[in-house]
Amino acid sequence: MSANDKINELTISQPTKEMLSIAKEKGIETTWDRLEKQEPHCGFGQLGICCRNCTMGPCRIDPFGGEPRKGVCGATADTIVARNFARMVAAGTAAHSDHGRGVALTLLEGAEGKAPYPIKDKEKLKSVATKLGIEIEGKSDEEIAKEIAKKALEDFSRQNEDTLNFLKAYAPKKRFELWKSLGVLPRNIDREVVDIMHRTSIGVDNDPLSLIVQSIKTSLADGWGGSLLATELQDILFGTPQPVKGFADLGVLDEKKVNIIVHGHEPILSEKIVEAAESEEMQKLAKEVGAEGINVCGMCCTGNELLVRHGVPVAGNFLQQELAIITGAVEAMVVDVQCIMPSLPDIAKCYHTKIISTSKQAKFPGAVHIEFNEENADEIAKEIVKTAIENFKNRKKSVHIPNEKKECIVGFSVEAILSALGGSLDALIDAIKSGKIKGAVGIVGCNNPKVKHNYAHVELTKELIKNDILVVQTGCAAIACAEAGLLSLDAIELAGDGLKEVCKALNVPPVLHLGSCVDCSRILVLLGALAEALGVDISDLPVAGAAPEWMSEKAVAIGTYFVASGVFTVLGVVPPILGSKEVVKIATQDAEKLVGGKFAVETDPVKAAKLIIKHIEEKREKLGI
Ligand code: XCC
Ligand code: SF4
Repeated sequence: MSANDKINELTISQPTKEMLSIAKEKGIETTWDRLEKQEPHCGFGQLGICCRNCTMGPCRIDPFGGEPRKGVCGATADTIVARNFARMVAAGTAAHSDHGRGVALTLLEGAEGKAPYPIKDKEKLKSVATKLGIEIEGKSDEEIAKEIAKKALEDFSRQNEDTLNFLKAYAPKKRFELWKSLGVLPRNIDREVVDIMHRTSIGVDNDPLSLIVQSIKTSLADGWGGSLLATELQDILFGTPQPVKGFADLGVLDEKKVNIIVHGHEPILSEKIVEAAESEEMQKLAKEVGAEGINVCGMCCTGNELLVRHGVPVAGNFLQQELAIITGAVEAMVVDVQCIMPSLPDIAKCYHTKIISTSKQAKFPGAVHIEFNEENADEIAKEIVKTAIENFKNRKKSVHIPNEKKECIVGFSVEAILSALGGSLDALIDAIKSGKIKGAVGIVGCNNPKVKHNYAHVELTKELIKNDILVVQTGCAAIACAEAGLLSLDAIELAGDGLKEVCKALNVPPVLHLGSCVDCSRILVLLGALAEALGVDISDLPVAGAAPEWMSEKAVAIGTYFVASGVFTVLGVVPPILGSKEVVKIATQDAEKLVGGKFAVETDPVKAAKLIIKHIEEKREKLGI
């Protein structure tokens, strides 16, 4: 295979191909090269049957039923796989929810006047307060914000057997009762994560079902707790997304300007960087160094947060982060937490790019560390922008920015969807009942170099909209489809006749971008509202979820809370559970009897679409529509 043929196998994105061939030419190692060096992957790890939870091991189980059948402590493959799965859910929940905690603390500090975070969306403030049962009459916005923040923080600290304030306020009744009867209502977010770490340590919980039930409980603490409160409080602080035009792909970088990429997950700093970059002082400074201005672009979920709220261009998704540096046009890549490749400082060494780490929790050898704190947010943001501007003069001549970027319409919060529909879900329900829209599918999650970059996201999405299924997206999936032009009004032409008619009437794309990965909570809220409006449970709805190119532990938490919320969820990358027949059976069959949702695994996006369409048709039939 020629080098070009090989690159064509790695991605469907033209700018990505272009940058990959430059990387090859220059001998710069990327994630795809490192994947190759890891292959073939360890079979025990892939099947989930290795355990490192104590030093009598590490232990591994013979996948073919021979010896060893047990770890030194006596743990079976079923126990080991279930324990490993639970730990993935715990890690994913911890990541989303720790982010949520940070937002709650920021809201509190802002309201107390200790940090420069005023309330942007007063309407949302009031609606969240009302949902939480907070009296708003006669109270100042700051007082209300403080009470909301405290309710959120209580969800991390409650020591009794009651459940989360946010879950109680947002979950549909039928679901709530089901979870209650199953004993999976989370007590507090931190506690469920700790519970998993405790019960998966040597000699505690050995029953795969019990371990999966705790995984479900913990994932609910993520979806209807940590992630949900992150979304809601970020909307209060930075505004609830409304439809806005944006651009996506590496072509958003601008050769004539100071390029700053903000990458990671939390908008608390990046919102301030956007503000600082727009300030007269910084604009002037940029002109002084010979640039035409400052171009702040996003990447991954920090990118999504800024894209859906302000239309800030997004330079790419997970697998494009290294390539952005290889353009030679990036003065600074500012990172916070999550999904930031440790390889970045190494690649940056070949260019003038400064990798600026900002979080106490995420340090990168080789990066410049400018630590962020909320109290001094404005000054720190300015310092970072200034560092980028001063670095402009160090840019080398050999800049290569692919000239492709795609226009997209994004920002479909639940509030925005409702307002596009004229204030209630009726129009959507009518369209579903009449069959113009057959159902809805949430396509979410990462990129993974084991999957052709963006291919599975885009193919699955195209198949579904062609079959009159509305698609909602978050995370790197949404960026993939933005780059493929599927988040534009032009994409309406790719939809089936029914969906086409509805999208044209509402003037919305057939694929709706809801935000970052914590905003998967918006999908839950939407599903809950649909179910209540129809007087059914979420598990009765003609809907499904999919994570076609997932890689992160966070995606395992998301997939699990989708399933636990009653949603059929298709994974495009095989999870490390095949070493246990018992766990596979629970995840792909028994879960449905318990919670009404289950997992399926299908690596071919066209076949995945068929599975989903069949599922949606069955659900429609059961509803009698
Ligand atoms: Fe990370 Fe959120 Fe996955 Fe993308 S989708 S690779 S988790 S940035 Ni969340
Ligand atoms: Fe081995 Fe059991 Fe220790 Fe795991 S917990 S490493 S299976 S002895």
